[in-house]
Order: sequence, then C-alpha cells, then structure tokens
Amino acid sequence: MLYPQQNKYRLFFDLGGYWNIKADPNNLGLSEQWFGNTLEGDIHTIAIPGSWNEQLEEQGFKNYIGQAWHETWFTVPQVLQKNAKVWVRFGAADHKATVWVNGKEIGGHAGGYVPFGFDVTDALLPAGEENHLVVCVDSTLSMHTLPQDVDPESPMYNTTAYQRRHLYPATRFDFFPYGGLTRSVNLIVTSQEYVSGITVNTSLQGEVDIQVQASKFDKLRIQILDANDLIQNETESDSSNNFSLNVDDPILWSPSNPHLYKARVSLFIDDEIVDEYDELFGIREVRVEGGKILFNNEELFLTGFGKHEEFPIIGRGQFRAGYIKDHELMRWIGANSYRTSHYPYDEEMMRLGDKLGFLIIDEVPAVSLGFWSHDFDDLKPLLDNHKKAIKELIERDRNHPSVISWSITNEPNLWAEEYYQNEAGKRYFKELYEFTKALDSSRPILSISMAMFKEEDIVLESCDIIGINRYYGWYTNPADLERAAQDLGNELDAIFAKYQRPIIVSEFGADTVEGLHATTAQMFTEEFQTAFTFKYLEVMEARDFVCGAHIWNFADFLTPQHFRRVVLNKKGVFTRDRLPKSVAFKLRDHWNTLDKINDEHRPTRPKSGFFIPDIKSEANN
Ligand code: GCB
Repeated sequence: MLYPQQNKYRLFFDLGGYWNIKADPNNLGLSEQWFGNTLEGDIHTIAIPGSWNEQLEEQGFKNYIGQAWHETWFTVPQVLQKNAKVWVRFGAADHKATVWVNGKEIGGHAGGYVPFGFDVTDALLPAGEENHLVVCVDSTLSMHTLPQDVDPESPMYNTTAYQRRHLYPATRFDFFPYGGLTRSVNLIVTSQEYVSGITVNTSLQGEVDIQVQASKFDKLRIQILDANDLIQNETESDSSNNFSLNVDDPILWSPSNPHLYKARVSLFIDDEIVDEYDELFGIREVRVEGGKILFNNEELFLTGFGKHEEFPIIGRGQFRAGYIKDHELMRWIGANSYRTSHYPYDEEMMRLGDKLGFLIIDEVPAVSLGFWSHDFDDLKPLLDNHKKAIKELIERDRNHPSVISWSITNEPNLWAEEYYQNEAGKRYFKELYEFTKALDSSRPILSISMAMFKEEDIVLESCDIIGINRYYGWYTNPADLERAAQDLGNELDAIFAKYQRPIIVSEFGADTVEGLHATTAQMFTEEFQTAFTFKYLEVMEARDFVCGAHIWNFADFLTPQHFRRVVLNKKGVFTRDRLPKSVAFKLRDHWNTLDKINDEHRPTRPKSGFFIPDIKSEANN
C-alpha cells in the first residue's frame, strides 16, 4: 500500500496517540470477542507508535511475548466520507495483526516491519460518529516465520547444540524481541478510483520506465518533474499502464548530490482527475563487475555500520528525531552507508536516506535461520515466508535510490545445527536468489555468512556481493589481534579466489564499556575497540576486492538477557543514547582522510557541506 500522501485528491490523518492496550497471555480475546466492545479489565495506556516493552515495563510488559489488544477511536467528517474510500494503513505490526472496525473484521497481516492496510469504507459508522478500531498484535514467532522461532516444541529447539536455552526472552537472535504497533497508523481518504502502486526503473542515460497499478482509469497521465518541480517530460494513455519516458541530461542521484525527481501519476475518469500521486525517485545505477561494486560507473567503497532500529523507552517504535540524529552522526563520522540489520526499517529512514544521500543495504528479517531437515520440501513453509518477506520489502522500497542492495539473509546456521551445509540448503538459497532477481534485477543481492564453513559456506553461492561477519580476536582467540588479522586476511583471500565477487566485511566489532580504559589494550576498554577496529580496517584496505567496511554496531542496543551481555550489546561506536566512544573520533579522521586520498576511487565521497570541517579541531580528536 502506497506511503500516505496529501494533495488535492487524497488526504491522511495520523491515528497515533494514546491508545488502550490489554495483554492476552492466555489467548482469550478472540473467543471472548474483545473486538466487539471497549476493552475491559487490565487496561493500560500506550503511546502509538511504540513498542510495549519499555513503555509499560512497570506493568509487566518488559519481556512479554504474545497477543496484546490495542484500541482507539476515530471520526470521519461528513464532507470526506461521502463518495470516498477510507483506508486504514499500518506502517508495521510486530509480528502479526488482525484488525476490526466497529466489531467487523477487516483483515490481517503476518510478518513484522512492513506496511499493510485495508479498505474500511463499508465498516464505517455514519459520518461524524465515533468508529472503534481494534488491533490484536501477536509478537509470537515460529520456526516458519521471519525472524524465526522461539517455540520450545519445535524440533530445532531440542537440538543439543541449542544455546538458545540461555537467552531470556528466548530468541534465535541477538536483539530484543520487541512487540507492538511500531510505526505510523494512518487513516487515508481517496476517491473511489485510485492509484495503488508505482514502479520506477531508470537508466543512467535518462530512460525512465514507469508501471502504474490503479483500481480503474479512463486515462493515466505521467509527468516527470525535477527537484524544482519543473516538468521534464510527460505522456498519457487510456489503455496502458506501462510508460517509457526520457529525461534529457539527467542529474544523477549520489550521496554528494542526492537529486530526486518526481513521477506524478494522474488518474482520470471522464476527463477529470480523481487521484494523483507523486513518487520520488533518483537516477543512478549500482552494479557488480570484476570483483567491484560500481556506483554510477565508479568504484564504490562502503564506509558505515550495521545498525539496529532501537532507542530507549520507545523500543523499535517510530522516532523521527532519532532517525535524524542517526543520519547526522553517520554524516559526522564519514559513513556513506548502512545496513538495516536485521529487518526492514521504518519507511521514514529510507526517505531520509534518499534525501540526505546515504547508501542503504536493505535486509529482510532472515537472521540466523536454522533448518531442520535434509529434505528440501520440508523447508518449504519457511521458504514461502522468506519469499513473501522479500516481495513485500521490494514492493515497499524498490523506488528508493538510497537502497543499493537487497540483503536476503544474515548468518544462516548461526547455531551450528545439523541440517544446513547440504543440497536442500543450497537449493533454498538458490531459489531465494532467483526469486529476488526476478522481482528486481537492478540491484545486486547480498548474502551474509558467519565463520563456520568459511569459503565453503553454501550461502555464498547465491549472491552478487558476499558479506562476511567476523569476530576473530573477540569471540575466537580473544585479544589476539595479530592472529585475528591473519585469520581475516587468509579468509578474505580464499573467498575471493573461489568466487571472484566483491566482498564486504558486513560486521566486525568489540563490546566496549564507555569510560573503561587501560594502557595495554584490554577487551571491553575503549582502547581495545580502537585497536580492534583499525586492525580490521588495515586488513581490508590492503585488498582491492574488499568493497566495504561496516562496523558492528552503530550504537549499543538492548538484547535478551544472556551471560555474554550486560543488558546491552556494547559493540556500538556510539552509546545507546548516541554519545561517541573514543573510536568514533578516530574513525571520523580516518574515513575523512581516506576519502581525500582516494578521491577519484570514492565517487560516493560526500562533497563539501556534507561534513562539518570547521568543528574538526584537535580538541575534538
Ligand atoms: C553477529 C550477528 C549480530 C550480533 C553480533 C554480535 O554475527 O549478526 O546480530 O549482534 O554477531 O555482537 O555477536
């Protein structure tokens, strides 16, 4: 469902605010029809959008995984309800939602982190009356969902290698399992006939292909406008919804000049416009060639981070000021890119990436997947959900110039289960790769492997860019950075020799307690984090085929409880409240210097104005 937009023909309301919430640990709500009336009993007030965990910690929600019923009320004015279609749109519900309006079930959606919505026109009360919106959000996962499984009954849970028993709440992944209505909830009003989807494909020569989905039309008109709203070209059709236009002398989108064009789609019925939608897009190209990533035909080196979408109190809830802060800190430090580890981030982040000129690797929630059979057919339910997650992500994000790659999996087989390195596993990833390519052939696909099978890891066969997450000198051979450098170097060389594809080190990092120091670098101190980070950078930068360094993590983040974690994963270059650890200043120097030295090789190097050179004095180092 299109991102909400307001113009002469459509409008939207924000339904966010203070809602009611009621936990339903015994799943009674459906049989007792809680959707029919105002929620009763143990009701709390919750800010939406927002995760329930930290907001309502004192009410017992901190570690709550399960169903929680949410409700609010809204009114549609008479002038709008007449002859209109009214929709409810959710930016995301983690991880599953069923929606009722005035007691009538209007739909549901399985899978967190992506938008969904419904036409609620027929469920509305007469204009001016208060409509009751109820959403049951279920944060439970299973072995077939993405992310996968915390089900103690699943065969995977009973594997002896299962360290998951040591985490509370139990997860297969190293980030907190937040639940709730995490992103904007909107009421949208459109005409009876409306535009429902727009796909834009461009070439560096200025060809722009546009495909429009619409309920019904007598005519569609497409106009391309530049950043000053000047029409560059236009065309129309009364039969086709596929258009090919040209922009003369196109201004390319890049981090140093994030120029956005607009595709304005106007839908006509009986010679009158009844709907219009402006889709932003950029003209730029990313491709892989000879072991390099080329961005607008120039060699690209990614500097940046694996991130988490996570802040104190609001959890994984939408936090616009936080999004700005994160982008500004990345700009400050000289990062040109980040990965949406380990799930799709808020659309607002993608839009900021477009506007501010960041390169984003967009990831589906396929984090540390586990398989449970040698038989490919047994894996099908998981594969189907995996494909669905990829499809929904591409539908949502395909027109964002900031999105340069689809990351289809992060570290499968993290828990070293028995079933993985086999034909079924190979086929699983091959199918995913082909499925993704068929949906979008314009972006390289990234697959990320962990250390266990090194260059033999089956996941590396099915990708255009190889991502490796490595923690030599931290989880293995702790503190031995010389050995870490050797292991990393040998492995990078072996992987490149085998695949001849660009490699990015998509994670490397050391837990660091801010304010902890030692004269001899010691694990957990700020000095160790700096030494570790720069040892890795040295190894990578000595190799031409390494096309990116993404440090784990941008900021400290909340995890389940585990003897390895002191509340947070502390590998952040910034603290959870976004204060720099000392490595941040060193990185800022390094990434700026690196850009200056290799100017012509780093086309995505931000030009003047992107950094704030004035404040870069000795005092800041
Ligand atoms: C990884 C995972 C990431 C963890 C990280 C760590 O390999 O991809 O989710 O948080 O290691 O810090 O252990």
